[in-house]
Amino acid sequence: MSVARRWSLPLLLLLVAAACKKEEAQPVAASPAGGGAVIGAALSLTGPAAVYGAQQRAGIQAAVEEVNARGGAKLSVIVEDDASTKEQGITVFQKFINRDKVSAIIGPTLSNTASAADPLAQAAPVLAISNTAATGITDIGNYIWRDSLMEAQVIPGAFKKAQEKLHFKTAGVLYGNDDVFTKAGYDVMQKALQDLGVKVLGTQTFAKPDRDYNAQLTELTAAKPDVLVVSALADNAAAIVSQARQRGWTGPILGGNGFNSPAFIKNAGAAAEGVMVGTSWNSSSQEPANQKFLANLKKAGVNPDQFSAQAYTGVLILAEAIQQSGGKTGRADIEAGLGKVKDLDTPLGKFSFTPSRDAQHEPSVQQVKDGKFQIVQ
Ligand code: 1QQ
Repeated sequence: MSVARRWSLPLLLLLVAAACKKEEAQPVAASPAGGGAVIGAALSLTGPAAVYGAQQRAGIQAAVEEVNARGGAKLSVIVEDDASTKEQGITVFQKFINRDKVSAIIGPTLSNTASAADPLAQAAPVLAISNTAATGITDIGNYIWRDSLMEAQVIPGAFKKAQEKLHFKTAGVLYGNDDVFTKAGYDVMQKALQDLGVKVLGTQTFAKPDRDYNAQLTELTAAKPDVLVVSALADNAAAIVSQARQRGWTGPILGGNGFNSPAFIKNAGAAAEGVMVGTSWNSSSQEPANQKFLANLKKAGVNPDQFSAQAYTGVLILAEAIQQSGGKTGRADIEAGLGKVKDLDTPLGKFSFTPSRDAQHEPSVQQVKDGKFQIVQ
């Protein structure tokens, strides 16, 4: 018997009416006391990406203070730990969307987590502040935006500059194969090396929980490449670089975005010296927006990095989107406002989105010298 024949017409009408009512009862964004927007920030405060999350939280807090102090759009932020996992990322997104009824979401920290949580985002706009994988982020839907440059926008130029300085012709490559970002970064690195005419003499993999990379490093260095190329999150990166130096590797090392954390330098110690990496933040920029960011983070007692700069920029972008939508803080208003953000002064430089809602600004290259990242000219 068909469903329609089993149910009487009045009952069906009642069900249709109830469904429509449910549609009307969609959560609307909550407002902080005195008006404004509540933003949810899903950050990795624990787990393998915790070193990035701590910086991101500091950047967000400093920017919210900055924005609220200058009047106009008032913002408040709820920070939740995505635990560097897909599962917790989904839980946090659900909380933000259904319980906190946020106007927009910032995060999550890792592309790996974003690839699982972002499909929920059509309910509220998401601004990614550190996802660098080319696919599985903004291509999910029109509610997803990012202010973080993709590896594909940073690595080719960084490797070119590195080759001009270091004249390498062969490489050994090591990458994490259990993470969306480290794998995507590897794909970009491989293509960049190929485009530069660099011959890859060996490729090895590891997984995030691994702590001993001696087997992979033995294989890679036995082939005597001119350079070691590594795609890893900061914790793994520090251990890999330390073990490579302990094994007697004195050649250059090129990293990907995961290296862009002072925690990498702290944990690798002297082994980090000379490591080169492309970055989306020019820490030495004298532009007023960057100088203000540096001063604000200093006031908060935080030694800033690319991740706090991108997070701080994320809040400036959302404030601008609200301004562009006439001060309205509904989810659709912010989504529309994001489309109007253009040439915004931020610590990352003049910021605009590409037509596919990705970031567009100049990248830089940095190198560890005397225990600090220094911009390579
Ligand atoms: C990503 C990354 C990480 C290194 C940032 C936290 O770039 O997961 O996309």
